[in-house]
Amino acid sequence: MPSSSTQLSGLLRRLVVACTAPLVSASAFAADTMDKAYWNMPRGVTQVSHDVYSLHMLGFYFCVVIGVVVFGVMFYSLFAFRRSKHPVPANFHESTVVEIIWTIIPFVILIVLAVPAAKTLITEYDTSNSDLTVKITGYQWKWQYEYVDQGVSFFSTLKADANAARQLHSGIDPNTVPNYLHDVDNYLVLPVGKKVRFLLTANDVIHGWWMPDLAIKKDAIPGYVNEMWTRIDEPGVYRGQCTVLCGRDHGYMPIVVEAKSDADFEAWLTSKKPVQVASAASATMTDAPVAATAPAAPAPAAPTPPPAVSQVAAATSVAGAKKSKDDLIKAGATVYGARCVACHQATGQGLPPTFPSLVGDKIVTGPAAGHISQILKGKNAMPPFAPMLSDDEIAAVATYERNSWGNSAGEVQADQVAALRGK
Ligand code: HEC
Ligand SMILES: [Cu+2]
Repeated sequence: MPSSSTQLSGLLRRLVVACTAPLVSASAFAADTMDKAYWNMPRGVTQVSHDVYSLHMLGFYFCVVIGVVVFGVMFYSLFAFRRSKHPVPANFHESTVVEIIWTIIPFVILIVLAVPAAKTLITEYDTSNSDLTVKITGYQWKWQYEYVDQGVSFFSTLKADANAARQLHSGIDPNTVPNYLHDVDNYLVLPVGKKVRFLLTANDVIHGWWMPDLAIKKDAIPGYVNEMWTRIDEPGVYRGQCTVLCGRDHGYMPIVVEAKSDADFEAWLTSKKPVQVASAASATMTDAPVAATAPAAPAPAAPTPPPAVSQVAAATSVAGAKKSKDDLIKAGATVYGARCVACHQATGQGLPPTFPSLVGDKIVTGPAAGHISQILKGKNAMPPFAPMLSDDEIAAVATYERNSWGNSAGEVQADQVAALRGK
């Protein structure tokens, strides 16, 4: 009978893991099940998360002691005063001393729990004196992060490999995808040791932003701004999820925070800024011939710009350069797979009548301007992609659509998109 008993223990173990897995933080999944952290809530990496963890342990230990005492008395009484030993029951009630004791002890326990709990709660709600403000907006089904004072803003969506694997009949084994459903394309990068205030809202339905290792979790509600904050102690990558059932892809909008040292954070922030700086730089570049003809323009100014500017100029000349059709189609396939495939389908045939086929479609094979505008502004059930995709991405996905599924309608370059953006 050894096989059936191992089977049983295997089954039990799987059952326990299945029941507890959703309760355990994402980061604990990787840990061995023998690791203590697997069974408990995470200690986290902030002072608040440590406080929350201590509160949880304090409450837990009180429960253990009360459980042992109550069940101890009960089982002892059942055994020691069983009928065969004590056929005639003792008859006593109304002991004032006992009644006072069992009123006072729970009262004291509640106070002991309430004092640190209230302290932690007050700390949690104090968003004053922050060093950095990040606005978080929930969308079906992604997150947008805006570094309010730095003018940096981007979307964070499920990593493409997981998105591919999760499709019905994808043929991809999710076990081969690292951090399956717990990874995103763009991490929310934060500096270590700084107080970061979050402004939390949503664009469509209610979402919830939950990051177990930071012990923060709040609803993101359309038309309403919630506040929360964190100060991360240790650099690292932390994973969380949307916690309010927000529609079909609720399970596919994970959250990833990467905490970096101050210097690394600043470098990252600068690298995220080129969109704005680049457009300013490209404006100067367009002006350059005019400036050159002006006699006042000092000729050597251009060749000796400060290093930062020359970097930006270099980045711009790469970004602003015409891309080959093949490169556009290749990049476009990725964008299409991430952003358009749900409605227009991999075959481009859509799901008529609501989601039109793009095969031989008037707009897709017509003038580029109409095609670009449709993507920028959306129409009816199609959301506007202007805030979500860069000029390069829109140029790529338009080119992809214009040259897939038998379509053959030329390419679209990023400057064409830039010209139409905001019109
Ligand atoms: C949420 C579903 C949805 C998503 C996602 C979506 N679309 Fe659409 N798309 C639509 C709908 C609905 C229409 C038809 C709009 C109308 O005319 O009422 C449409 C129409 C279009 C059209 C014009 C076709 C025509 O003849 O009307 C183009 C081009 C297009 N989409 C491109 C894209 C691109 C590129 C993406 C990804 C960046 C995308 N769509 C993502 C729903 C979607
Ligand atoms: Cu959500």
